[in-house]
Amino acid sequence: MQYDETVELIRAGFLETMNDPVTKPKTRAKTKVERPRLHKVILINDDYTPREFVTMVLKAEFRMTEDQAYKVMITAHKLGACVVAVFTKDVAETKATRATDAGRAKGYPLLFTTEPEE
Ligand code: TYC
Repeated sequence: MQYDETVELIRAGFLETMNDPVTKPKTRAKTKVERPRLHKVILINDDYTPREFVTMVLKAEFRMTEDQAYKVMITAHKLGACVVAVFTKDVAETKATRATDAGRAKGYPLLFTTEPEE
């Protein structure tokens, strides 16, 4: 049998299968790509960590300017907590841990938590 004939038969069979209501798949492969959910890093107020130190940690760990860091610190101070930024889960958890550990190393109860965004 000629190669071209063989190819033609395979194609015909394939097309027949695709049009056969019994064997034709009823569902389509899911092609949508979803973005990973982002997680918030939240700064929690306490009565002991110096304002200056909180601001310094925000600048160092979250690459904030003095003004940005001061605003986040003072918001947490007044309201009890403040969202610092959002990241992928891994990055949010790593940054929250590093920032919390920076306070602990100085004996401060400074706390950063994470939670998934809606
Ligand atoms: N409340 C602290 C003070 O008066 C400062 C502070 C602000 C501590 C924000 C933690 O997340 C915080 N020294």
